[in-house]
Parts: sequence; structure tokens; C-alpha cells
Amino acid sequence: MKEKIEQLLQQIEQFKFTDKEALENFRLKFLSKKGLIPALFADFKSVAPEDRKEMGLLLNELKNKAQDYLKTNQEALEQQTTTAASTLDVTLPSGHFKGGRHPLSIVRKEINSIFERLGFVISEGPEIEDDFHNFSALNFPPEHPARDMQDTFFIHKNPDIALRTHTSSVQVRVMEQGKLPVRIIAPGRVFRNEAISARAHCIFHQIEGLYIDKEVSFADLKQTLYYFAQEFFGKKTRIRFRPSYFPFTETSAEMDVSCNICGGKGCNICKYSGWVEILGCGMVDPNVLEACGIDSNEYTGFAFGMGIERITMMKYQINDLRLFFENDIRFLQQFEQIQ
Ligand code: 2NL
Repeated sequence: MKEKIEQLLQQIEQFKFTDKEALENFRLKFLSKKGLIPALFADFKSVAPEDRKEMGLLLNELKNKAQDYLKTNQEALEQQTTTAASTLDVTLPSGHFKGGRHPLSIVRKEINSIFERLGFVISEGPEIEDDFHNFSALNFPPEHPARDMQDTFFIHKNPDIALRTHTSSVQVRVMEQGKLPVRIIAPGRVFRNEAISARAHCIFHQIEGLYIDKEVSFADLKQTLYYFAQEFFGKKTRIRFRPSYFPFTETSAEMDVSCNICGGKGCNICKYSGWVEILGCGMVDPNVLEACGIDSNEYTGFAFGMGIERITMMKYQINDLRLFFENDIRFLQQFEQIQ
């Protein structure tokens, strides 16, 4: 009996508690009803009376030791699994770029939403246009430089088919449909044959706006664009208009906003003038209305156009237009958090 007890003690001390399964094997082998320790207790009755005291003590010691072993190893294993769980935080950022909106998309969305609040509807149209929708209907004279092969991308050298140079062509298509009044904005890609630099690219993005109804005036234009400037650049923003020229508007103007970087005091963004040019606008030329089948004696309208790149560069202080087209992950990642 004594030998058996010593054997079991050794086995218990050498047992490897590697996992939960081992714990259970240990329990089954030594402590369960059919296990080795209860079997020894059953043999106790065959022990000689003079040895019973010693054997009883040894047996109890063996049983306690086995129970202690099981308990401490069970606790140690549980501790290990909770530690593993607490070091694995599934809510931590993975360190990988999740993807986000392109800065031009962020700004286009914001501008769209401001004009939608004023009742403007978004219109879209083809990127490949004919001469009528891109130039003639917009009062471009036959010898206007924009019609030159050098400035516009023509398709198969066909002088009638080209990539649109502005989204005014979308607005011409809406006017042609003859549903008045018209109150639309036309965001989209436009194409001009320009050398690529920090300030120019052959592909860029525009948002144009058009409002045609009876008695639309320059005052309506000013109020609409003032609302836009305040919503987009902030309530303190002031606006000013300078006379300008476009073939498709008469009168024409360019609008500046007070520099939102320095608040108008003067900085290198506004070139120390306190003002930044953001868009061109004007009253739709009666020739344009007539070309689109609208009676210019009955209807008037205003229109405006702005470059999304330019406004995005101002808003996020980006100094090179090429960054928008290169899709460098280090540039795009900086806009990850913005919706
Ligand atoms: C600029 C100037 C402008 C328009 C666009 C327009 C459209 C129609 C009729 C009349 Cl259908 N005008 N658009 C008017 C004035 C200026 O854009 O600098 N854009 C980046």
C-alpha cells in the first residue's frame, strides 16, 4: 500500500496540466469514483490494523495533494485564458487604412447640399459633347480660342465632337427640355488641353448653377451666392463682386470671399489682399436663352460656375493640384475621418 501511495504521489507531481482536457483527465484518473485514489481507499480495509494509522494519514495526504493540484492548475489555466482575452482588443484600430472619401468628393457633396437646401436640383449629362451644347448654344463666337484644337480635346479630330470643357453643356440640355422654371446645379468632370502644373490640370471638376424664371435679377444672384459663401466658409465671410466677361453671361462678374485663413487681414493664401476669388457668375445672356428655345422677353436667369479643386485647395490649404489625381495613400489618408 505504501509503495502504491508513493507511486501515485510521483505521478501526480509529474502530471502536465497543458490544457482543460488534461485537467479533466487528471480528475478522472485520480479523483473520480472509479479513479486510483478512491480505489486505494477501498483497499484500506485489507491493511493490517497496526499500519492503519500511518496508511490513513498517507492516504489523506495523497487525496489532499491531488485535490490541491487540480485546483491550482485549474486556476492557473483560467488566468491564462483571461489574460489572452484582455490583450486582444477587437475595438483597436487595425493600423490599416479603412478607406475614405476623396477630398474633391467631400467638397462637392457639401456644395451640392448647400444648393439643394435652396431648392436647386442636381443635373448630370454626357462628358463627350457636340459643338452646339458645349459652345454654340453658349454664345461662343466662331473664332473663340476655346474652340481651338489646341485648347479642347476633340474626338478623332472631329471638330463637332469633344470632351466637354465646362458643365454648362448639361445646363443647355436641361434648358432645351423647356420645363420652366429651371433651378439646377451641374457638378462634374471637365476637360481642357492644358499643360499639367501645380495650378492647372487637363481634367478638373466644376459645379455650375443655373436659375431661370420670370423676373430673376442680379440681386437674386447675389443673395444666393452670399448664402452659399456663409454656409461653406462660415458666418463671418464677406463677399464682393468685380466686373468680368464670359460669352454666356451679360452682365458678368467674378466673386471674391474674404480670406478665411487670415480673416481679411492679409496672408500668403490671399496674397496679402484679404480676398480670394472663388467663382464666375452673371445674368444668362439672352442669346443663350434663345438658342435653348426660351423666350428672353419673358424669362431671365442667373448662372455661376466654380472649380471644385480650387475651393478644396483653399479649404484644406493644399498647394499642389496634382495631389488630387495621384491617389498617393499618404495624401488620401489625411481625409479618412471626414464624411
Ligand atoms: C468660371 C465661370 C461661369 C457660367 C459659368 C453659365 C451656364 C449657362 C448659361 C450661362 Cl447654361 N452661364 N455658366 C456663368 C458664368 C460663369 O463659370 O470661372 N467657372 C470655373
